[in-house]
Amino acid sequence: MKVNPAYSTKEQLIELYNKPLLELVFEAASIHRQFHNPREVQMSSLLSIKTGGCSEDCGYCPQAARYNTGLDAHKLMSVESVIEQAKNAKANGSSRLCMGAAWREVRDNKDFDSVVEMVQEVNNLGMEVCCTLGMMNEDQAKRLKNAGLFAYNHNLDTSKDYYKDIISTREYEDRLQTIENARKAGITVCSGGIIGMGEAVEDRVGLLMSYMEMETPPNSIPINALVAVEGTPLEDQKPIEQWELIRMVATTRIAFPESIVRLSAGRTKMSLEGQALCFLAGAGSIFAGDKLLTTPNPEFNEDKEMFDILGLNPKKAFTEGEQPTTYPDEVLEKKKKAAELRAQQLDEGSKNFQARKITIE
Ligand code: SAM
Ligand code: DTB
Ligand code: SF4
Repeated sequence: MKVNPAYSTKEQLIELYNKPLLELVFEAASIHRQFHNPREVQMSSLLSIKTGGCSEDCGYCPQAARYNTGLDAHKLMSVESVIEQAKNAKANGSSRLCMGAAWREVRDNKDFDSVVEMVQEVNNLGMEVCCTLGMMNEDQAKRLKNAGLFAYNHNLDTSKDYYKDIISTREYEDRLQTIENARKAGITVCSGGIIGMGEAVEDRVGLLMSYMEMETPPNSIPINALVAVEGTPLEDQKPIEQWELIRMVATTRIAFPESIVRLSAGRTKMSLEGQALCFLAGAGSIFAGDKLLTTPNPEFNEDKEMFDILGLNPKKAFTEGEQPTTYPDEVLEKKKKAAELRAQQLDEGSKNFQARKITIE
């Protein structure tokens, strides 16, 4: 993953961001064509595997327990229902499934064991598996990689400076560390941000600068427009104009020519023409399916129609890297053996019980 050396300072990026819109889109489109197939757009489906009740205070998030957003919280989904949802997403053209949990961080408990099993199962369906589970350490990252995880999503959300105005329960450094842990484990990195939270253009570009300063920038960069949810501190934020989203997509495209730029939350408020300009400006991926994590997204059918009109095709899985191998997980194997032993003992117990019954008769 390389960066564009012509735009590696904050000043250069600000100038780029503020270029006349069509000049900016044209430059982005030219770069996009050098590095990517412009007819292909990845469809990635989101699935909230554990919803709400999160201990963090992210000002934009409807899933933080401390805000009254009327959210229907639920505990971790079963592995079976995740497989069912994954199959449905795949049948509708999605090549990636991103499983999200409203956790501050991953903990080594039975819920994490289930997530490992979900990763194994979805990878076996031939889909790219992505997880977004909050902070994680190196061992947890290795365990997910071993299960077949393709990508880990962990957003920096905004510039280091503006971050403090949005979140107080964790540090920017914590996020950088998790990204590093994923990368070290051999998992591809998905990291991006949100615009429309009251930040300045300097903060949007500041987010990009954080990725510029990394040894390797993210493989995919999601650009979200804030979904202002009632009950969150950002509920009254004025919606951004779609032109701003187009500018952010284009600037990201030019700055990181090899990364996949994902046009993420906010598409329900965009026109088809606005989205078309984003694809022209280098968006190579969308979230597909009628729900993001907890808020609405265009339906599969609407996106199919849009793809037809624009002449776009859904991207196949593993075009940007080989499918990871799923190896047996030590903890799950131990659990499986213990369960088999228990079943065997129960079976023997019931045989003995029947034998005794016969003796009495
Ligand atoms: N809890 C984990 C974490 O924070 O990394 C994973 C789930 S969290 C919901 C994933 C990302 O969704 C956040 O980092 C943020 O960028 C995005 N997000 C959450 N609420 C949003 C909103 N209202 N509008 C736009 N993006 C949002
Ligand atoms: C990302 O950058 N955007 C997605 C995904 N990564 C996890 C999440 C968007 C969430 C929008 C609000 C919601 O639906 O709860
Ligand atoms: Fe929790 Fe993630 Fe929402 Fe922050 S963004 S409140 S960490 S679910």
